[in-house]
Amino acid sequence: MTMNVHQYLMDRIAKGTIHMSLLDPDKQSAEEAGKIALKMKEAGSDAVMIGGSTGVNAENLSATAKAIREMSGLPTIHFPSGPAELSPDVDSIFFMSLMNSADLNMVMGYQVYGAPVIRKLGIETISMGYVIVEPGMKVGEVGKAMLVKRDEVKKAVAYAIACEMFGMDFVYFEAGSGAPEPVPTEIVAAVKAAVKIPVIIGGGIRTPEAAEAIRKAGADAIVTGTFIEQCSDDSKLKAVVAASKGL
Ligand code: 1GP
Repeated sequence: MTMNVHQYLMDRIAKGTIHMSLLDPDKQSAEEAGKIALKMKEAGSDAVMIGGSTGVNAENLSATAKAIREMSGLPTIHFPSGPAELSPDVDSIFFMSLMNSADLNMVMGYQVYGAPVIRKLGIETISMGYVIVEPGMKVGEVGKAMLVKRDEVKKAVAYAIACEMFGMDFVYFEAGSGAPEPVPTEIVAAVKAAVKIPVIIGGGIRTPEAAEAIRKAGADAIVTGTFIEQCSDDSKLKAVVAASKGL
Protein backbone atom coordinates (compact mmCIF):
# COMPACT_ATOMS: atom_id res chain seq x y z
CA MET A 1 0.00 0.00 0.00
CA THR A 2 1.42 3.38 -0.87
CA MET A 3 1.12 5.98 1.81
CA ASN A 4 0.87 9.73 1.40
CA VAL A 5 3.61 10.80 3.77
CA HIS A 6 2.79 14.52 3.59
CA GLN A 7 -0.79 13.83 4.66
CA TYR A 8 0.44 11.46 7.37
CA LEU A 9 2.73 14.15 8.79
CA MET A 10 0.02 16.82 8.63
CA ASP A 11 -2.50 14.56 10.40
CA ARG A 12 -0.03 13.91 13.19
CA ILE A 13 1.09 17.55 13.45
CA ALA A 14 -2.58 18.55 13.82
CA LYS A 15 -2.51 16.67 17.13
CA GLY A 16 0.77 18.13 18.40
CA THR A 17 4.51 18.30 17.84
CA ILE A 18 5.92 15.23 16.14
CA HIS A 19 9.34 13.61 16.41
CA MET A 20 11.40 12.57 13.41
CA SER A 21 14.42 10.28 13.64
CA LEU A 22 17.30 11.04 11.30
CA LEU A 23 19.53 8.19 10.19
CA ASP A 24 22.61 8.62 8.02
CA PRO A 25 23.21 5.60 5.73
CA ASP A 26 26.95 6.31 5.91
CA LYS A 27 27.06 5.92 9.70
CA GLN A 28 25.86 2.33 10.16
CA SER A 29 24.80 -0.77 8.23
CA ALA A 30 21.30 -0.94 6.81
CA GLU A 31 20.41 -3.62 9.33
CA GLU A 32 21.66 -1.50 12.20
CA ALA A 33 19.62 1.45 10.88
CA GLY A 34 16.56 -0.81 10.77
CA LYS A 35 17.12 -1.84 14.38
CA ILE A 36 17.46 1.78 15.50
CA ALA A 37 14.29 2.69 13.56
CA LEU A 38 12.39 -0.09 15.34
CA LYS A 39 13.61 1.18 18.71
CA MET A 40 12.56 4.70 17.73
CA LYS A 41 9.11 3.51 16.65
CA GLU A 42 8.75 1.85 20.05
CA ALA A 43 9.91 5.10 21.69
CA GLY A 44 7.09 6.95 19.86
CA SER A 45 8.93 8.56 16.94
CA ASP A 46 6.65 9.37 14.00
CA ALA A 47 8.84 9.09 10.90
CA VAL A 48 12.39 8.45 9.77
CA MET A 49 14.41 10.90 7.72
CA ILE A 50 17.31 9.34 5.82
CA GLY A 51 20.29 11.43 4.81
CA GLY A 52 23.72 12.83 5.51
CA SER A 53 26.04 15.53 4.25
CA THR A 54 28.59 13.13 2.74
CA GLY A 55 28.94 9.46 1.86
CA VAL A 56 25.34 8.76 0.85
CA ASN A 57 24.79 6.93 -2.43
CA ALA A 58 21.86 5.21 -4.14
CA GLU A 59 23.04 1.85 -2.84
CA ASN A 60 23.35 2.56 0.89
CA LEU A 61 20.26 4.78 0.72
CA SER A 62 18.14 1.99 -0.84
CA ALA A 63 19.38 -0.65 1.56
CA THR A 64 18.81 1.61 4.58
CA ALA A 65 15.33 2.68 3.43
CA LYS A 66 14.25 -0.91 2.83
CA ALA A 67 15.56 -2.09 6.20
CA ILE A 68 13.86 0.77 8.03
CA ARG A 69 10.53 0.14 6.34
CA GLU A 70 10.67 -3.63 6.84
CA MET A 71 11.84 -3.53 10.44
CA SER A 72 9.97 -0.52 11.83
CA GLY A 73 7.05 0.19 9.49
CA LEU A 74 7.71 3.92 9.97
CA PRO A 75 7.40 6.13 6.86
CA THR A 76 10.72 7.16 5.35
CA ILE A 77 11.60 10.60 4.02
CA HIS A 78 14.79 11.03 2.03
CA PHE A 79 16.67 14.11 3.25
CA PRO A 80 18.99 14.59 0.26
CA SER A 81 22.32 16.34 -0.02
CA GLY A 82 22.37 16.22 -3.83
CA PRO A 83 20.86 14.59 -6.92
CA ALA A 84 23.42 11.77 -7.16
CA GLU A 85 21.84 9.73 -4.39
CA LEU A 86 18.23 9.22 -5.49
CA SER A 87 16.48 5.92 -4.75
CA PRO A 88 12.99 4.58 -5.50
CA ASP A 89 12.99 2.73 -2.18
CA VAL A 90 12.06 5.71 0.00
CA ASP A 91 8.42 6.56 0.70
CA SER A 92 8.98 10.25 0.03
CA ILE A 93 11.66 12.89 -0.43
CA PHE A 94 12.08 16.38 0.92
CA PHE A 95 12.25 18.38 -2.30
CA MET A 96 14.21 21.12 -0.67
CA SER A 97 16.05 24.33 -1.30
CA LEU A 98 18.92 25.43 0.92
CA MET A 99 17.52 28.94 1.09
CA ASN A 100 20.62 30.59 2.53
CA SER A 101 23.30 28.95 0.41
CA ALA A 102 25.76 30.96 -1.63
CA ASP A 103 25.88 28.03 -4.07
CA LEU A 104 23.16 28.32 -6.70
CA ASN A 105 23.14 24.54 -7.14
CA MET A 106 22.02 24.12 -3.53
CA VAL A 107 19.31 26.75 -3.95
CA MET A 108 17.85 25.77 -7.31
CA GLY A 109 20.28 23.78 -9.47
CA TYR A 110 20.32 20.23 -8.16
CA GLN A 111 16.54 20.47 -7.83
CA VAL A 112 16.08 21.17 -11.54
CA TYR A 113 18.54 18.40 -12.37
CA GLY A 114 16.84 15.90 -10.07
CA ALA A 115 13.18 16.77 -10.66
CA PRO A 116 12.65 14.68 -13.84
CA VAL A 117 14.43 11.74 -12.23
CA ILE A 118 12.28 11.96 -9.11
CA ARG A 119 9.18 12.15 -11.30
CA LYS A 120 10.27 9.11 -13.28
CA LEU A 121 10.94 7.13 -10.11
CA GLY A 122 7.49 8.11 -8.84
CA ILE A 123 8.69 9.32 -5.43
CA GLU A 124 6.32 11.49 -3.38
CA THR A 125 7.83 14.96 -3.00
CA ILE A 126 7.35 17.10 0.10
CA SER A 127 8.61 20.62 -0.56
CA MET A 128 10.74 22.19 2.11
CA GLY A 129 12.72 25.35 2.63
CA TYR A 130 15.93 24.61 4.52
CA VAL A 131 17.62 27.38 6.49
CA ILE A 132 20.90 26.91 8.35
CA VAL A 133 21.48 28.80 11.58
CA GLU A 134 24.82 29.19 13.41
CA PRO A 135 26.92 27.19 14.07
CA GLY A 136 25.81 25.19 11.01
CA MET A 137 28.47 22.49 11.48
CA LYS A 138 29.32 20.30 8.48
CA VAL A 139 26.13 20.98 6.52
CA GLY A 140 26.82 24.70 6.88
CA GLU A 141 30.23 24.20 5.26
CA VAL A 142 29.23 21.69 2.59
CA GLY A 143 26.16 23.79 1.80
CA LYS A 144 28.15 27.04 1.62
CA ALA A 145 25.56 28.54 3.93
CA MET A 146 25.42 32.23 4.68
CA LEU A 147 24.52 31.29 8.24
CA VAL A 148 21.67 33.04 10.03
CA LYS A 149 23.33 34.35 13.19
CA ARG A 150 21.86 33.18 16.45
CA ASP A 151 20.51 36.67 17.24
CA GLU A 152 19.20 37.37 13.73
CA VAL A 153 15.59 36.61 14.58
CA LYS A 154 14.14 38.95 11.95
CA LYS A 155 16.24 37.40 9.23
CA ALA A 156 15.09 33.92 10.26
CA VAL A 157 11.49 35.09 10.13
CA ALA A 158 12.02 36.61 6.67
CA TYR A 159 13.34 33.29 5.38
CA ALA A 160 10.32 31.47 6.80
CA ILE A 161 7.84 33.90 5.26
CA ALA A 162 9.62 33.58 1.91
CA CYS A 163 9.30 29.77 2.13
CA GLU A 164 5.60 30.11 2.83
CA MET A 165 5.14 32.57 -0.03
CA PHE A 166 6.90 30.14 -2.37
CA GLY A 167 4.26 27.57 -1.42
CA MET A 168 6.65 25.24 0.36
CA ASP A 169 5.05 22.57 2.54
CA PHE A 170 7.53 22.93 5.41
CA VAL A 171 10.33 25.15 6.64
CA TYR A 172 13.27 23.56 8.46
CA PHE A 173 15.65 25.53 10.69
CA GLU A 174 18.87 23.61 11.18
CA ALA A 175 21.69 24.33 13.67
CA GLY A 176 23.78 21.55 12.09
CA SER A 177 24.20 17.94 13.10
CA GLY A 178 26.08 17.70 16.38
CA ALA A 179 25.72 21.43 17.11
CA PRO A 180 26.64 22.30 20.72
CA GLU A 181 23.35 24.21 21.08
CA PRO A 182 20.09 23.83 19.12
CA VAL A 183 18.43 26.66 17.17
CA PRO A 184 17.64 29.41 19.74
CA THR A 185 14.09 29.24 21.11
CA GLU A 186 13.68 32.96 20.22
CA ILE A 187 14.02 32.04 16.55
CA VAL A 188 11.65 29.06 16.88
CA ALA A 189 8.97 31.16 18.58
CA ALA A 190 9.23 34.10 16.18
CA VAL A 191 9.14 31.87 13.10
CA LYS A 192 6.18 29.89 14.43
CA ALA A 193 4.26 33.11 15.06
CA ALA A 194 4.98 34.36 11.53
CA VAL A 195 3.98 31.42 9.29
CA LYS A 196 1.24 28.81 8.99
CA ILE A 197 3.39 26.12 7.37
CA PRO A 198 4.81 23.59 9.83
CA VAL A 199 8.18 24.43 11.33
CA ILE A 200 10.80 21.69 11.64
CA ILE A 201 13.72 22.17 14.04
CA GLY A 202 16.89 20.08 14.20
CA GLY A 203 20.55 20.04 15.09
CA GLY A 204 22.07 19.58 18.53
CA ILE A 205 18.94 18.30 20.30
CA ARG A 206 20.04 15.51 22.61
CA THR A 207 18.31 16.00 25.96
CA PRO A 208 14.65 15.99 27.07
CA GLU A 209 15.15 19.55 28.37
CA ALA A 210 16.34 20.85 25.00
CA ALA A 211 13.54 19.02 23.17
CA GLU A 212 10.93 20.38 25.54
CA ALA A 213 12.18 23.96 25.17
CA ILE A 214 12.02 23.68 21.37
CA ARG A 215 8.53 22.15 21.50
CA LYS A 216 7.27 24.80 23.90
CA ALA A 217 8.68 27.52 21.64
CA GLY A 218 6.36 26.20 18.93
CA ALA A 219 8.16 23.64 16.76
CA ASP A 220 5.83 21.36 14.81
CA ALA A 221 8.49 18.71 14.27
CA ILE A 222 11.69 17.95 16.13
CA VAL A 223 14.53 16.04 14.48
CA THR A 224 17.22 14.12 16.32
CA GLY A 225 20.06 12.35 14.54
CA THR A 226 23.38 11.99 16.36
CA PHE A 227 21.71 11.27 19.69
CA ILE A 228 19.63 8.34 18.43
CA GLU A 229 22.59 6.88 16.55
CA GLN A 230 24.80 7.00 19.64
CA CYS A 231 22.46 6.35 22.56
CA SER A 232 22.10 2.75 23.65
CA ASP A 233 19.81 3.51 26.59
CA ASP A 234 16.23 2.96 25.42
CA SER A 235 14.75 4.91 28.34
CA LYS A 236 16.77 8.00 27.34
CA LEU A 237 15.58 7.67 23.74
CA LYS A 238 12.03 7.46 24.99
CA ALA A 239 12.50 10.50 27.24
CA VAL A 240 13.71 12.67 24.35
CA VAL A 241 10.85 11.55 22.08
CA ALA A 242 8.31 12.08 24.87
CA ALA A 243 9.69 15.58 25.59
CA SER A 244 9.59 16.38 21.86
CA LYS A 245 5.93 15.38 21.69
CA GLY A 246 4.85 16.66 25.08
CA LEU A 247 3.80 13.21 26.31
C1 1GP B 1 20.82 17.28 11.15
O1 1GP B 1 19.15 18.43 12.31
C2 1GP B 1 19.68 17.20 12.09
O2 1GP B 1 20.38 17.56 9.88
C3 1GP B 1 20.00 16.43 13.33
O3 1GP B 1 21.07 16.96 14.07
O4 1GP B 1 22.54 15.02 14.58
O5 1GP B 1 22.55 17.04 16.05
O6 1GP B 1 20.60 15.51 16.03
P1 1GP B 1 21.72 16.09 15.26
